[in-house]
Amino acid sequence: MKKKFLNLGKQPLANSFLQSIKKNEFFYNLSVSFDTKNYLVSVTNPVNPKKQYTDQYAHRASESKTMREAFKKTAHKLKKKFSPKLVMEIGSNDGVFIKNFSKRTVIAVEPCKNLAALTKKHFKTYSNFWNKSLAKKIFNKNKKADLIFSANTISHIPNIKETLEAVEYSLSNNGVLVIEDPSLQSVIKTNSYDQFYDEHVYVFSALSITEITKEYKLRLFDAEEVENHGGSIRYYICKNKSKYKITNRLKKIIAKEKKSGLNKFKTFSNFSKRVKKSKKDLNRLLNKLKKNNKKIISYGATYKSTTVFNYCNIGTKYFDYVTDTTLNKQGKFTPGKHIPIVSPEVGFNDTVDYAFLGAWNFKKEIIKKEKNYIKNGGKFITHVPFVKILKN
Ligand code: JHZ
Repeated sequence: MKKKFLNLGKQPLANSFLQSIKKNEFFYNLSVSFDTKNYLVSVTNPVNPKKQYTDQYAHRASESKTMREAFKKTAHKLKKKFSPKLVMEIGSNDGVFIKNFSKRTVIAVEPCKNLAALTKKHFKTYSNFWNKSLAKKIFNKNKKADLIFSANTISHIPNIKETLEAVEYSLSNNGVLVIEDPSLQSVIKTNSYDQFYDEHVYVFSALSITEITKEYKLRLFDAEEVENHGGSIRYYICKNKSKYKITNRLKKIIAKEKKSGLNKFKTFSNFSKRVKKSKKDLNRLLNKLKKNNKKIISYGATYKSTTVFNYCNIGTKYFDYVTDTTLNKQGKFTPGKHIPIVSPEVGFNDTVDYAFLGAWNFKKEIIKKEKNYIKNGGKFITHVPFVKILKN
């Protein structure tokens, strides 16, 4: 049974960066539920993916050094571990992962046409949604994938049943599905409620992945915690009859999740109370700084920030603008709250007193890069794990 625990109010699509401020922007109600049967945490009423994954998709996975390096490391690790002859990535974005494979061995699936165009020249790319009919188009009895990789994508597809059935069809007998998504444990621990937005239909745990894979002739046999995106889990899933045995590190993660109460509704209702407090605290801090005539900006026009800005009802009253390195976000306005987005070259300088870390998941990389800003007295604000000004 699905039980609602969090209401994040009226939200625009996190990807809907606006060319100009328009009146009829699309909004939906963002609430999050916990399923007491399979421990799955999900957006209560998901948005139609056709509205989300368009030819205007903004996010570029290779925009941070941290992620470029992380994907390279993961690709090499998986090659060594499984020696796959045929690899497929679901949600290949700008090719940051597949570029570590040879052209002959990898297939990309990417529904956003503008992103698929980036990999099409060098890699076999299907610009389609992942589903059973696409699986049947790509694979047959004699052609199966030894490795299917998908980072920050499976959690985005509402129809989990069809997704996993299509995976089961496409894998070779000992083939492995490796998925990586933000972990529920980290979200709860760090109060990062901004991991909930329209695209993050699910925030998985090893507990929920164990339950849902069971239903579709698959099983979770291994998992590892990784630092990516503020704390993620990489799950290793195989066919029911495959050779893999359940690992000790998976058992440990499951034990830890049970200890944190990720199988109990109470954990989530408590989280919801902390989220309300975070909203109050952030408003209070920004208000105080603004009263003291401080210049505040936001660093990184993240999708996560869409949730924060719209839930906390904060916009140009506090922020002069948002800086972002992504070319196709610059010159636009943030979804819902319409804060202008500029390049760091234009907007990140000594006139800024405080920068809210929209991209808090890259805190280490950003602090290292922005040494001069800090040296000159600039400060960062974060809301993760609680609202504070960072001590430099
Ligand atoms: P970042 C997106 O979410 C959307 P977002 C998606 N749904 C998802 O799941 C995750 O990615 C994986 C900029 N930046 O990665 C670049 C700087 O400006 O946290 C990006 O626009 N300067 C697919 O948007 C943004 O910040 C910097 O120094 O929440 C980071 O976005 C760095 C490091 C980044 O994901």
